[in-house]
Amino acid sequence: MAAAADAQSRPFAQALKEAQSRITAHMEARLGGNDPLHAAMRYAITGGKMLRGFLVLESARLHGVDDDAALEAALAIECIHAYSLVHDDLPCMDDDDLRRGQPTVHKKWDEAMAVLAGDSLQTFAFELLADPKIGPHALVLIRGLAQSSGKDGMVSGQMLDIAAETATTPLDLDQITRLQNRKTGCLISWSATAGAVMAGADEAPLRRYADALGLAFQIADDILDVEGDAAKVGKAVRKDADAGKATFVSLLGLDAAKDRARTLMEQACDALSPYGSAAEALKEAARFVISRDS
Ligand code: GRG
Repeated sequence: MAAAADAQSRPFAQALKEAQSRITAHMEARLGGNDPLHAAMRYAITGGKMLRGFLVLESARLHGVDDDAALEAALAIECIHAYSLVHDDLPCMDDDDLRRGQPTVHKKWDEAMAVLAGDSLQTFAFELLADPKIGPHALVLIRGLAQSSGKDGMVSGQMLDIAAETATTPLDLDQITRLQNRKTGCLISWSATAGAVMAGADEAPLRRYADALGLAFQIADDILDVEGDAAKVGKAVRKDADAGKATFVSLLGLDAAKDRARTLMEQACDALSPYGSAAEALKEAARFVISRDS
């Protein structure tokens, strides 16, 4: 199996904290510049959980991928994620003033800066992945990120979400699952499989893990929208419920949604069995995703 022989298990909290500080330090090194555009880009990346970057670093560690290459890919996915949030917060999309407890980019600067910061975060992600240190599988990684984030991935999920707001009938469970797989699941899947891709290894176990994790993440997000505390979540809650949007909670009910998230978490953990105890931090990440309060 693909797990590197020397990969050791580490507790999730420690691994996540380490990932956050390494990705932040890498961002500061790779994204210098004193002009407002660079400042807005750094601001957009900062303050999140960096779960996607963590998934990249852990999957890279499991496959013995070089640290410098892994960090480049981890920063790249955080750039794409940050761009999506900056654009999602714009008045023409979800129109949010707060993100991670701070003013959104268009509130702190203006709308033009938010559009431009999002645009350049996206292109910067691909610049990072085109760095020679990514190695011989760079093109697979780049094509995968373009597919996961673009017209058949995250952007199409966002488009389906916007279309659902004006649809005459609410979406059903299959439609919501398809929408969320695209909007959130594709980037999570790219992140969790990035290490295997960079190593040229079998990505199937991590893809199974990510498919379950991505859906569990989204169900947890819908539960947070109903039960969450805005101060902890760092953004407005109950927006979906107030807008009458179909969500996993509205379709399944709160208890069944929690049961489904738990089952998916167990499926995600089971998918990692080929890696043995070396994948403990990824298993803990799945447990965290369904119990998080932000
Ligand atoms: C604008 C092209 C475009 C896409 C936007 C991802 C997305 C598509 C919109 C975000 C809206 C949203 C709240 C989606 C739910 C799942 C999600 C991505 C939550 C935020 O991710 P976390 O919890 O955030 O990982 P942090 O702040 O920790 O980075």
